[in-house]
Amino acid sequence: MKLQLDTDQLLPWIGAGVSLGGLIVAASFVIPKLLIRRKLSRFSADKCQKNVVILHGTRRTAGIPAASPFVLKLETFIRMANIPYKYDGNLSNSLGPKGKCPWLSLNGEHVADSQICIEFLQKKFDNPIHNSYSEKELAIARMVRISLEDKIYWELLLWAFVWPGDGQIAVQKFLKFPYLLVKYFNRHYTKLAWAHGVGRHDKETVKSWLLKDVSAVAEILGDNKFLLGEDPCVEDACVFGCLSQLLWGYQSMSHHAAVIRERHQNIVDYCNRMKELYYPDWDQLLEK
Ligand SMILES: N[C@@H](CCC(=O)N[C@@H](CS)C(=O)NCC(=O)O)C(=O)O
Repeated sequence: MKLQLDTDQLLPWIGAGVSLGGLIVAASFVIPKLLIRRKLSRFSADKCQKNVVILHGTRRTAGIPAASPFVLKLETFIRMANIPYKYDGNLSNSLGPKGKCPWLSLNGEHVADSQICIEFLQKKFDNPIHNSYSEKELAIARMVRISLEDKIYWELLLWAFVWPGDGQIAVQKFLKFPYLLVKYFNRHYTKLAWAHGVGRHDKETVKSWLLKDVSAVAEILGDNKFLLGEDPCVEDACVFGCLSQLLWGYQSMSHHAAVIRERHQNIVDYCNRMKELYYPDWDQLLEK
């Protein structure tokens, strides 16, 4: 009898708990979708200039126009292809429809992921970067991009956000991130790097990979003016977006960046060449 009474009293509470839980789960799916829809509506075709790309990136920084290699890659491609664009460095717009930065808007279309953006723009603007490299050469360039984005990027990210020490101090100083934000990124990227796999290895192993991986890129670059030779190819955008971070971004403050700069003068020369060619206004773009 007593047990029956308790159960009767509990049932409405259990019902309320289940409904509340359901509501929270539903809201966690619906609210982000509504927020992103609202963000995209700010860049609908009627609110933006026709045929002008809006590149949603990170805010400008003091040493480099974008401290994200992916943002600088996309901006560099847009400049190499001579496509009219506006840079949106508003932090509240940084994360796009796939929850990462960069993304772009053009004539009411919204595209996320630097590589998908580049492929989208290549189609829209009729393959604007011309060269006569062979399929094999272009395949090598593609592999260089994949190494930089899917391996070297993560190795550098561990130094900046995961390992305790000078990386986190550099991020705090260079990007002017408050301590709590650095802590947040530390937790966030520790999880992501673990899922990627690179975060499961010790510091010395990852550092030695980093030096070897960058050396391999330097080897392929050799004395070429651009990645593959005398003419630029699309992948130069990524090579510059990533490697220039070692010269002018927060990554320049790391010990391994100093070693890379010392060992690979060709990377330094390449970055300076790309910078002069595509960013004559570099200094004006920097955060004052
Ligand atoms: N594959 C993506 C990667 C972009 C990416 O990882 N961007 C970083 C900034 S460098 C980001 O948005 N991070 C936020 C996060 O991981 O939550 C691309 O090429 O755009």
